[in-house]
Amino acid sequence: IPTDAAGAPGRRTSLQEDAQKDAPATEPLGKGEGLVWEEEEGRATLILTFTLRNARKAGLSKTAEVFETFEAGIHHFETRQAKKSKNTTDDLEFFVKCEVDNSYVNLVNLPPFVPWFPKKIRDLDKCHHLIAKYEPDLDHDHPVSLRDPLPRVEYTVQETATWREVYRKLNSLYPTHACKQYLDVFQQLEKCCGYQEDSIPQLQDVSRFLKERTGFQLRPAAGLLSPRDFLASLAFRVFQSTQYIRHSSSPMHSPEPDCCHELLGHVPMLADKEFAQFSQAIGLASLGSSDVEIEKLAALYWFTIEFGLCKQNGSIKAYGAGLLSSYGELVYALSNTPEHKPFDPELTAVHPYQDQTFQPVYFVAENFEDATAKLQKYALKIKKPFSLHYDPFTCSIEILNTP
Ligand code: NLE
Ligand code: FE
Repeated sequence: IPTDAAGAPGRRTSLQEDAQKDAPATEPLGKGEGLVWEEEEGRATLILTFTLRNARKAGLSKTAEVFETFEAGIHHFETRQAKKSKNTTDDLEFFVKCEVDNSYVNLVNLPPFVPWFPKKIRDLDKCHHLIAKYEPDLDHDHPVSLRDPLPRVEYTVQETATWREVYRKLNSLYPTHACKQYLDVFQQLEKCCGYQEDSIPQLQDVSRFLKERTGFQLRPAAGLLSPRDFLASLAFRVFQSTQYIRHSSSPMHSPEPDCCHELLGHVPMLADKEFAQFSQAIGLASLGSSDVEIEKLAALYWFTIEFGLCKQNGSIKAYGAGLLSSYGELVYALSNTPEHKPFDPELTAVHPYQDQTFQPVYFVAENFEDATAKLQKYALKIKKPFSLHYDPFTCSIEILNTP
């Protein structure tokens, strides 16, 4: 598909991925079919496919005129010779993505477009799209599968020294700054999962530990994943982790995830039952959601799982992984400098965030149970033509059609 819709490197739209996953890119959805891709602020983005008879000579300009009449903004316009009409070569198939005023859509009453999403845990093998690559060692052409064992990594002396410094410094802060769920699990990790300052724990061992606690498992990711793919994996209690370590020049804060962040930030929290449920709830909410909704869920993820604070015995503690893996930001987040706001999904989801330096604002949850209940209430408002249910026995999604 030769337009911006397909070529955008950051995958701002999912048009291409969907075309790729479910059908060849140029396969039309059917004759004269239409779907609503997204609806916002009085505008609707539509995906239309139709066949025009004898259109090869004169039809193109006439078709374009129709879109002009409707004052449509064209995002993508593709034609090809109709495949199924063997008798004539003059029939053209059209595949159009365009944006029109909502009032037109109501007339036509089109069904919504649902982006592809994984239904079985095996489908996560297709959820590895990166928005930035950091891992030089992983082979991008042959992405890993959940069935592959997690590779064991031999870290250099220099890398282990970085780990030691990060581990030591953070450990001195945890008793006063980390939430109690974190502290409980951290003790267990030291006792039975090789957490110590002299060696970097292996993802394979840590994944086994998590699986026994909450059913979460780790899989290696080659860098920063697209929010859609990353969130989808949470729905299946799969956490995609980096395996390389931050540069030794900035042990106390790294803008990108690395294994210090995964092992010291995420892993202890993912071993807590209530937190695991909260994480999965964000994942489930993301399945089949539009790009706009994914963006909001990514902000919710950011302000909770990455940078969340919570109330505990009258004081405020950190549970966000981005804080628990950064000495610098952990001190700062619990100081009087940044703003603390109560966690409220509606507001948190649209709050701008900072991914290069410390956050100017943090959201404080009452507790995980309350945060999960609020999140689930929020998720119910995301418009989808069906509802979902996760079956833990088969690790797959059941789709329940609501009338
Ligand atoms: N700032 C965190 C750290 O230094 O470990 C990483 C955040 C990744 C989103
Ligand atoms: Fe993270």
